[in-house]
Amino acid sequence: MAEQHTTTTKTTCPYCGVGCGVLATPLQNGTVQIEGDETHPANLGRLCSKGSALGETVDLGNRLLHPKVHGKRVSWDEAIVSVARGFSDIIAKHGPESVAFYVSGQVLTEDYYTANKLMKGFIGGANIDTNSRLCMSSAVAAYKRAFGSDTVPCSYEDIELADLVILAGSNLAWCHPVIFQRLRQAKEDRPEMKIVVIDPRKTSTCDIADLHLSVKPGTDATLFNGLLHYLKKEDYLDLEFLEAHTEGFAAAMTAAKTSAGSIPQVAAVTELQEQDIVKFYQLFASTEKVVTVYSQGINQSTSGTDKCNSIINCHLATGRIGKPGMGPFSFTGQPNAMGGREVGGLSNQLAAHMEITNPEHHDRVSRFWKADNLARENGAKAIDMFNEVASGKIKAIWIMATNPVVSLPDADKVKVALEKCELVVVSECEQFTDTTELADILLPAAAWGEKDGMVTNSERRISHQRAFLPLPGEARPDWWIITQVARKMGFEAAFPFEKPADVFREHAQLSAFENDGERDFNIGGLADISDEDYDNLVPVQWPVMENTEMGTARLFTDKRFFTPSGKARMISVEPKLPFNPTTEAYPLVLNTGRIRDQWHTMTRTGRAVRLNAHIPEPMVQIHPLDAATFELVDGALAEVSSQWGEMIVRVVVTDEQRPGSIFVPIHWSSQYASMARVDALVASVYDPVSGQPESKHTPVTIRAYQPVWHGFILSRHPITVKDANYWVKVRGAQFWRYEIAGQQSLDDPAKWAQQHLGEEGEWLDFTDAKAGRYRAGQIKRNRLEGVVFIAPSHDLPARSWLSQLFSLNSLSDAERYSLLVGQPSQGQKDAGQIVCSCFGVGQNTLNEAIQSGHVNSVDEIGQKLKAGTNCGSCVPELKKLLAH
Ligand SMILES: Nc1nc2c(c(=O)[nH]1)N[C@H]1C(S)=C(S)[C@@H](COP(=O)(O)OP(=O)(O)OC[C@H]3O[C@@H](n4cnc5c(=O)[nH]c(N)nc54)[C@H](O)[C@@H]3O)O[C@H]1N2
Ligand SMILES: Nc1nc2c(c(=O)[nH]1)N[C@H]1C(S)=C(S)[C@@H](COP(=O)(O)OP(=O)(O)OC[C@H]3O[C@@H](n4cnc5c(=O)[nH]c(N)nc54)[C@H](O)[C@@H]3O)O[C@H]1N2
Ligand code: SF4
Ligand SMILES: [Mo]
Repeated sequence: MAEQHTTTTKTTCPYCGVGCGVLATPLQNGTVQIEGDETHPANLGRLCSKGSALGETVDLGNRLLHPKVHGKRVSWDEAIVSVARGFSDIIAKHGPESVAFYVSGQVLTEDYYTANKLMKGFIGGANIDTNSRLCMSSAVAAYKRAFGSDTVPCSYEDIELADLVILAGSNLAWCHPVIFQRLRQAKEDRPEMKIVVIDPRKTSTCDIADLHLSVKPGTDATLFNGLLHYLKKEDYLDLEFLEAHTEGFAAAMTAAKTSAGSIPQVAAVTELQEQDIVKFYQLFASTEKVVTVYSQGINQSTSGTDKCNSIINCHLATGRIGKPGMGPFSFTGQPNAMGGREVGGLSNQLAAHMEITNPEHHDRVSRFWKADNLARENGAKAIDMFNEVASGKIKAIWIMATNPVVSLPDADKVKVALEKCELVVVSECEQFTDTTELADILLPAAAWGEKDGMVTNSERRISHQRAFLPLPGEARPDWWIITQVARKMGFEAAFPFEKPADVFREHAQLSAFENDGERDFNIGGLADISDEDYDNLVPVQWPVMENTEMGTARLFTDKRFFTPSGKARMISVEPKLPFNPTTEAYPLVLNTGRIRDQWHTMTRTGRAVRLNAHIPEPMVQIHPLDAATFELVDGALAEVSSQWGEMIVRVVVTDEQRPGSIFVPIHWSSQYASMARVDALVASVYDPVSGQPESKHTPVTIRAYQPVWHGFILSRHPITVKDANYWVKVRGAQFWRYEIAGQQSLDDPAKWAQQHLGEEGEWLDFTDAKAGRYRAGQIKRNRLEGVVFIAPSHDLPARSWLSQLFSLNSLSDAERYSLLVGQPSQGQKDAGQIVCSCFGVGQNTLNEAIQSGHVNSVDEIGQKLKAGTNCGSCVPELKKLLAH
């Protein structure tokens, strides 16, 4: 029977920068029904696997519901006083540079604005930086160098209108899946559209590519410099545009020619085939409507800013900017990374796209905020900020909506720095994270569905993220928490905010304040928005002025840029090698990034059963040649280590990986695995222009990790794993799965199993002590409670069939009989590793249907098995299975 509905709320997805509109309907059984919003221009009703599973992430298990000081529950009043006094005392003794805020592209614009105003305007230091430093600060720096402003010129629509779409350092299929769906559709509608993917790895994004350029890691600037030179040599420049609307052209051309003046030269550096390079260059040269989408494969580099500029240069040289279907399009990662740029959330920005060190801007913002103590110097960028925490220069830090102990490079050093820091305040939704474990003061923040305010997506579209759930426990929105602390620190007059709309109006007013068109960010059209219009705001792209109330799809249509001369700047790019080259001791390049169904440190996606079925364990992808060299086998464990740290992960041997380079996902924290925080290995080197760290290129080595026993436990209830060197925790449907391995043999496996699962119930077990094998099942009232499998090697039965038994209320005789075999006897089914997480369709089911000839295409799979018909995120994998 259909659930009885309460009301449906239009809101936005809290994950990626696509910024999809979501319809959320809380149901009476406590869950939330989620659908795509067909009226939202970003997704027009579509959602990806993560968005579709949002309803499974709103339960309150592990939520932080009350303020705590040193682990003790306190009232909000006490917590606010503790934070305010803690900060004020340290500032009084050591000055405003001794305190810092580390914030996030996952707070709403109103939260972000309030935090920035408190730090820069009233504390009077600029030590507020954000996880966006790790994400798109190179893109920001490059836009500012080229345009004089941090302006993303394009709209999503341009991607569909283009005849050539270049995806550089972007795994769009997994990281911006709804735009990938839109692009796939556009290409189906217009098969003449061409798509080029530039990525060392063959990702799922390559599924729709006409050309995949598997560049040598870190060499993109040479590839684009080579393109710039080719455009000149082959006479494809837009000389009129260059002459009238750009400067720096001659120098940029010379730099391009020197570094990448011939195809063989480019081929030698990038390790691409000459004919592939020519194919790419010819496509670019001969196609007018080109959009280049770029993301972390470009930004996260010690020369990321230069790489972004090498791309922008090619668009400027051909005048392909400010027109439909054209432009250099940096994608933002987080839901409100763009909102953070608007308010000046980075430590080298002021607010509303103004600069701290520009005296005119300084004066203007001082007057607007009535702040006589506005910061005069740029603050510390993320990496330096935590270095200053480590050195003791920064003595108090307030972390909001980010998990730096997992996500910052050299993460073990970050951990030690926070352990030593005098005052660590953490605003979080979750009770237990790697970062909350180090907090002196914990402040419970409202989560998605409970908070209300604006977010801005990759195409500058401001959307209202609305609450549809009550605030649980004593959780409060971030803007409220910051406002209370600001008032307690003595800044009542500047923080009169009673609701998000109050903050938003001030933000909009500042954007228009003394802005005669010299600042791109202007939402003056919303400056006097009423509470009601704020509540009902329909998604709109900035700038939004009184004469452009419907927003602005693209910028630079008038070919005027925000530099003093009004001309765009071509930047001379001299390609640099990654800061840390590989060595004999560390011969492999560690590349890190995302997987389809997890979001960052898994605090939310880790809760959703179906999102943990796709890739359940932390892993390293390695090319067969390297696997042979390092004596690794698929499915076994390996230890990856760098000069900075080490980790243990499962080996996946695949020729989608480039020889010489390995890939490890970023998602696992200490909450989910014993030793899988990849940032413990990553060097904390960064781009000198943007401060963005190099997350894609750390020299490492790898070796087989050989424990004396391997095993897994499936348990209906969460457990704490003991006596194991390696463990991973995975949420399943009505059970928890633990993958385990140990270096010291278990004396009494039966006793060990009962220590974990409890002695009660009926135990079926099998021991072969000599062979080091143990298998057991725990059954209560004929329902499966737990399973333990131990073996001397990783060669254990697949977990899928055993997992499925937890959904049964009672086991059949055949199932009991097969339990210790770990596999169904004939006639019973094992769906296999889940491929389609929306409908739980497994690889065995799919392979069977394909091999029997029942299905021959993705469409037929959809018709017969439903796989791929909801969010479509698994379509590239379905294709792969069909091809095999
Ligand atoms: N599923 C999922 N989606 C997400 C997120 C998530 O956690 N999970 N996070 C969001 C966030 S915050 C962000 S920033 C975005 C990131 O989105 P993306 O940037 O698309 O994702 P990444 O996986 O970090 O890296 C992209 C690709 O860069 C490639 N790469 C590595 N080195 C090089 C190189 O030298 N040159 C080139 N050309 N490519 C290289 C990697 O192989 C990888 O495939 O994703 C957003 N979307
Ligand atoms: N090696 C490597 N490292 C990387 C990257 C990489 O590609 N490789 N990518 C980098 C990038 S691009 C990014 S964006 C970062 C992401 O890294 P993080 O920002 O550290 O990751 P999240 O897990 O998103 O952390 C967000 C935290 O905020 C909490 N939270 C969610 N909503 C709210 C809220 O409204 N208020 C408050 N107060 N808390 C909230 C969540 O529970 C979660 O703990 O990782 C970076 N680190
Ligand atoms: S593409 Fe997926 S994760 Fe990104 S906003 Fe849309 S539904 Fe959310
Ligand atoms: Mo990001």
